[in-house]
Amino acid sequence: MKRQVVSVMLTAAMAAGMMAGCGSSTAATSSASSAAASSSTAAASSSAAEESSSSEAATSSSATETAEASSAEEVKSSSAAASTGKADGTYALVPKSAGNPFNEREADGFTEAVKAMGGTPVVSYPDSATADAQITVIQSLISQGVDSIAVAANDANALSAVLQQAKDAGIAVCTLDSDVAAADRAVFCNQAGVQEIGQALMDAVLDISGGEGQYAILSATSQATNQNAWIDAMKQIAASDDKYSKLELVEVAYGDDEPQKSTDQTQALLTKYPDLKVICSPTTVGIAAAAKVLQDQGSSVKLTGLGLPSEMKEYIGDDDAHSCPYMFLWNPIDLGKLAGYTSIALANGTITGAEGETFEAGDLEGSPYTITKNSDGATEIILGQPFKFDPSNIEEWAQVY
Ligand code: RAM
Repeated sequence: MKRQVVSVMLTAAMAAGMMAGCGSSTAATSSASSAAASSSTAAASSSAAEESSSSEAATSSSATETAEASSAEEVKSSSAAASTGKADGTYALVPKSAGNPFNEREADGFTEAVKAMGGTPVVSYPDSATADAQITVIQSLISQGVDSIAVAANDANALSAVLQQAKDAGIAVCTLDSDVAAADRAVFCNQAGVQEIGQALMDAVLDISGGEGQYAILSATSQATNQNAWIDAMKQIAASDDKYSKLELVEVAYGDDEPQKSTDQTQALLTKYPDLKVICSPTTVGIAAAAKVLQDQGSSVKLTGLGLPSEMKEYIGDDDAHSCPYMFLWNPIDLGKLAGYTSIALANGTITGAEGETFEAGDLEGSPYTITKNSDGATEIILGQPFKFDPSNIEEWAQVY
């Protein structure tokens, strides 16, 4: 994606009176799906380059469409309203924690989608990235009588009782970003397939390490469903093919999605493992903290994982002066939007969360979405594919989210 295209996109978004990041989310998703194949061939820079030019074409046309006028948005919204149903209620989002820019982008998207449909959004941040703090917030939302709750869960099982209580009170429940047990929610809004994310990360470790040596994982909290699923997928992938056999995972450390703890954990890894080659951090908070530690120290240890382009711009580069050659993510604004449209469709009974159901999701590029089953038999809606950020595109994407 050319810088010029981003400026057109941002100008158009501003002209439409929208926030820059939200306004450009159509283009962002479009690029992400065009680049789908590049996630599994992250190391193959020539094929990634070809795909990135096709992603430019897709982005360029989306940007032009966005530039045309807000009337296009209106048409899309009204057709979504027809099939998703009327949104005259109150729809709540419970992110994992406050103060995390990823969660804030997610909340921006949720708020925008609910408002576009005529509903009232409520974003209730827990005091900390724990299940207990989320239980307190969810209990309060139940007392307020909201129509739906979308939660990015800090624990796969600990929210079970409170979510059942919400369901008993007639509140529609879904998850996004980080799931709970299937019985405790109608459906999971999943940013990208667990397997695809695990594969992209494992291949990045293989590539960046040169095929052998020690690597560590710097995760979020030890109970986070999403990070644990991605780490399990990485381990399974590593065990399933000989090409990973010379890699040694020395430790999974937890920075609890807190910048200071993530910084301390990175320093501890460097001290404990002098031969460490790569740190993989599947959390935007962890990767940003680790990137700073490694770069400030001029460490030879390299970094990859899942990061927000706006936070990682100064650390992405191919040379010794940069700590992270490349990383992955998806559009957090679009993930929030998907949860907003899903919440409304569930509250209206347009969908129940069963496999095969299809529903409109406003201006999201992948709309209409179809509910599918994951390998555990639980239902989910996949937003798209993990998208690779490297020196060729980081500047541009840093302006978007
Ligand atoms: C952090 C959070 C979030 C995760 C991203 C990649 O912001 O842990 O749940 O999806 O990283």
